[in-house]
Amino acid sequence: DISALESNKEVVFKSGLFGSKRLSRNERKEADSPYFKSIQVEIEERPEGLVSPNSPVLSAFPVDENLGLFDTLDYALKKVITVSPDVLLPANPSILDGVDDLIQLSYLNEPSVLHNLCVRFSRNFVYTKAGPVLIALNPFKEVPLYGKDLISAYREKQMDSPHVYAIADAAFTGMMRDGINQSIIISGESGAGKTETAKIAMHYLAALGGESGMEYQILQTNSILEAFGNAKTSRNDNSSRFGKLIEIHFSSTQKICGAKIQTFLLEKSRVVQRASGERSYHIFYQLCAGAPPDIKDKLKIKEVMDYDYLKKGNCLRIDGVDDAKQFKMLMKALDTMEMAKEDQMKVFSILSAVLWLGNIKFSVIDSENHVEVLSNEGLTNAAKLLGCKIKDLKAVLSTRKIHAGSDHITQKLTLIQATDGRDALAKAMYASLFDWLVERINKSLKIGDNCRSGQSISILDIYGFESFHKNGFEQFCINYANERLQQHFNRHLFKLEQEEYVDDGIDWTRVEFVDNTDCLNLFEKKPLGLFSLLDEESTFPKATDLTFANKITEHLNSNPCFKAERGGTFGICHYAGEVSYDASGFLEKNRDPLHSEYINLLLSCQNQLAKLFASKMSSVSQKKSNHRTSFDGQKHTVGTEFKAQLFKLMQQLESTTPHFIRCIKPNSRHRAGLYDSELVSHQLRCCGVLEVVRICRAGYPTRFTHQQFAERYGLLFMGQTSSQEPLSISVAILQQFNIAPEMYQVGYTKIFFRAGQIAVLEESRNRVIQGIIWAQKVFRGMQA
Ligand code: AD9
Ligand code: MG
Repeated sequence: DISALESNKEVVFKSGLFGSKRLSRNERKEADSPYFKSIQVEIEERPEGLVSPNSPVLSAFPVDENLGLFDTLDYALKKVITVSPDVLLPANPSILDGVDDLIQLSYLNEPSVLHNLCVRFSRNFVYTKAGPVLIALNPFKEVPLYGKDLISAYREKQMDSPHVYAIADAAFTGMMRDGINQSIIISGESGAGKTETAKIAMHYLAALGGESGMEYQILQTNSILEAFGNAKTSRNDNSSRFGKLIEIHFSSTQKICGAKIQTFLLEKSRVVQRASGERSYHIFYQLCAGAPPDIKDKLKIKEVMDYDYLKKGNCLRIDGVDDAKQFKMLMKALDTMEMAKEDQMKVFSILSAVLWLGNIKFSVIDSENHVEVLSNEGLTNAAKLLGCKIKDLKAVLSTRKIHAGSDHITQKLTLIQATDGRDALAKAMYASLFDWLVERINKSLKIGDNCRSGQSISILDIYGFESFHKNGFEQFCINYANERLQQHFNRHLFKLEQEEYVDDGIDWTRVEFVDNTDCLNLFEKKPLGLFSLLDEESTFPKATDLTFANKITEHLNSNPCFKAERGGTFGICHYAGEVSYDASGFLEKNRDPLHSEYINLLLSCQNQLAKLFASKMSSVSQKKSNHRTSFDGQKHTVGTEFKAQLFKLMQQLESTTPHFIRCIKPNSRHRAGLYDSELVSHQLRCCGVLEVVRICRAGYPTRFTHQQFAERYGLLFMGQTSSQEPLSISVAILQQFNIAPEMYQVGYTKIFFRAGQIAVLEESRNRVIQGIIWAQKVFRGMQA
C-alpha cells in the first residue's frame, strides 16, 4: 500500500513472499527521506515450504520512485529481487501475531492470514477461527489437543481457544437451548483431515451424550464405513470415496438415543480399476490378510497377489498399516453392531465373489473379437460363491440375447463388451453391498422411542472441491456438490454476520451474498443445463462423449460460467476456480448400465445377499426404463439421482443451524511441521475462507464492548468527559483521534470498526506506553 508509505506513517510490511518487520522511528530516520527509501522486510525463507526460524533480512530500495519499483537485497542469499510495491501489503501490529480469530486482524489481506495461521501452526495450534468458521490445519502428527480432560474443559467452559470440541459444544448447546437441530459441515480437499475432524466431533458428542452404549456403536460405524468406503489414493492413505452425513439424535435428557447415516455417491469404479500407486477399498486387503483359516478355506480367499482386481495400481500395502490387525478390528466393530456371524460370512462371500470375478478371463475366438469365457479358477470360484451354475455365468458373461419379434437370437460379445459387462457386475455388487451395510448399521442405531424430542446434530463429511490435471465425471459431480454447499455457506455467513449488526442497532445496509447462482444454474437448469443435456444425450444410442461436449458448447456458451474448449473438453468457472473437464466416460458413467441378464442371473443365485441385491437392482432398472419414455423428464441416471440426493441434503441442512469447519492441508507430503504457504493460500481461496474474510472487510470486523474499549485505550485520552461511563470515554477517544465517522459504528453494546482502524489506536497506545517506560527510566535515573 504505497499510500501508507507516502503518508510517512509507521508501517509494517508483509507480502506473499515477505514476512514482516516493524520499522522503528530510528530506522525511518536512517532511511533519510520523508518517504521510505529503504524498507527492511524480513523474508521467511521457505525451502520447500519449511518455515525457517532464522529469517534472513532483506532490504528494499525504491529504484524508480515514479514506477514505484523496489529492489530488495537479500543479505543472506546476496541476491537482488525487484518487486512492485503492489506486492507489499500492510502487516498487523505484533500484538496481533497468532490471534485466535482472523477477524481480530486489523489488516485482512491474504499474507496476513497466511502468516497468522503459520504462527499458530508452528505452536501446534492447529485450530483458528475465521469469524464463525473454524479453520483446521492438518498436523499430520499426534497433537496433545484431544482426550477426556480436554473434553471436560471445553464442556465446563474452562477452555475457549478454537477447537472442534468448541464447535461440537456450540452445536450441542444450541440444540438444547434453542430446540433447533444443528449441523457441523466439514469441507476441505482430499487429505485435509475432514474424516478425522468428523470423528473428533463425534467423540465429543459421544462423551457428552453417552449412557446407553449406543455412543460406542456410533463410533464403531467409522471403522466399518472406512473399511468398505475408504482407500489409499495418491493424496491420502485413508481417502473416503463417498460422502457421509451422520445424524445423531438426543433424548430430552440430553442423551444419545439413535443415529442415522446417509451416504453419497460411492466411487465404485475403484473396485475394478484405479490410478497407479493407489489401492482398492481397504476391506479387500484386510480380508486377504486377516481372515482366519477356516473362513479363508470356506470362502476360497487367497492372497492379495492372486487377484487381478487388486494387482492393478501396483500397490498392495500401505506403510504403517497392518491390514490383518485392521480386519480383527473390523470384526469387532461388526460384533458391536450386533451383526450375526452368519451375516458377516455373507458379506465376506460377496467380497470374495467380486474378487474372483476379476480373475475371469476371455479368449478371442474370431476376427471380430468375439469371445468365450475361459474355464479357470476365477470362473468356478465366482460361480460357487454366488451359488449359480458355471454354464449360466459363462453365458451371461459372453453372450447377449436379442429379441427379434418373437424370436431370441444369441449374440456373442466382443472382448471389450464382455470385460465391461463383467466389471459392471463386480461394481454393482460392491455398491449394493455398501448400501446394504449402511442400511444394516442404521437398523442397529435405530432411533428409539426415547428419541421423541426429535433433536439432532448432523455431521457432514463430504468430498471437497477437486481440480486435477484431468477431471472426469466424478470431479464434475463432486464440484457440483461443493457449489451447492458453498451457496449454503455464503447465505449463512452473510446472514449471521449481518444479524449481529442489526441486533446491536447499527446503521447497516444489507450486503447481498456473493452469489454462485449462475454456476448452479449452469448445472441444474432444465432443459438447458449440464445435467439435463447429459441425460438427453445419454438416451441417444449413437451419442458419444464428443457429441455431448459439442452439444453443451452449442447450448451453454452464453452462460458466463461456461468456457468452451475443443477436443471433447469443457471448462466451468467454479467459485473456487476454473476447472477443465474431459468429457470422456461421461455418458457411460451417467447411464451406469447393468444389463438385465446380469440381474436375472443374480436373482437365480443361491447366495442370499446376491439375490437381495438383484431384486433392488431390478426395481431400479425398472424405474430407469419406465422413466426414459415418460414425459416428466425425471431420469434415473447417476447425475440426476445425485442431484436429487443433494437437494434432499440441502433441504435437511437448511432446517438446521450450521457450524462450518474448513480443513486445510498444510503440505502435500503428509509431513508434520511443514507449512507450504502457496498450498494453504490456494485452499483458503478454494474453500471460501478468504471470501468470509472479504465479507468481514466490507463490514466491521473489529468489535469491542464499550467497557473493553474504554479500558484498553482510556490511557490515550487527554481531555475531560462529562461522564465516566465507558461509552462516553470511548466516544471521546474516537473524536480525539479523528477517526472518521464512516470507519466505526457505535452499537447498543459494542463499538464496531472497519478493518485496519484499530492499528492506528494500537500504535498510539504502544507509543504512549513506550513513553511512559522511557519517562520512568529517566525519572529513576534522576533519582539515582
Ligand atoms: V479425503 O477427502 O476423505 O481423501 P480427509 O477425510 O479430508 O481426506 P483424513 O481425515 O482422512 O482426510 O486425514 C488424512 C490424514 O491426516 C489422517 O489419516 C491422519 O493421518 C492425518 N490427520 C488428519 N487430521 C488429523 C488430526 N487432527 N491429528 C492428527 C490428523 N492427524
Ligand atoms: Mg475422508
